[in-house]
Amino acid sequence: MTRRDADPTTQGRTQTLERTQTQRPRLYRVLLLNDDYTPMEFVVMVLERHFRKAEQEAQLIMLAVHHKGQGVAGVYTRDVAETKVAQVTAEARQHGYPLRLVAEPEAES
Ligand code: TYC
Repeated sequence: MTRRDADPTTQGRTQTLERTQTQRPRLYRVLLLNDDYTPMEFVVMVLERHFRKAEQEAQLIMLAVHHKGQGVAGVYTRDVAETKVAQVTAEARQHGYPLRLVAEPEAES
């Protein structure tokens, strides 16, 4: 962080201000959206392979999405979240499935 110092002894030169708090990157939720055509097994496989879920948890997340319309597959920094959305969407399309995912920022803490 820099600012022009009003102190006349530093003659308006740019001063460096120290900040002791470490900045944490904003995190993004990757949401899985329900649809009527993507097979349940494909969604479970996606959760296991791309979001590192154990089979039981993957099943629970998939069923929650199936019943509620959407659910959180994982939480990542922006780049990772957007890459997962792109990779999984591409894989679904290769199989002819309409599966949709979106990345959305978490509320700031
Ligand atoms: N509703 C789908 C079916 O009945 C299964 C499904 C679950 C699809 C989760 C997408 O994100 C999803 N085959």
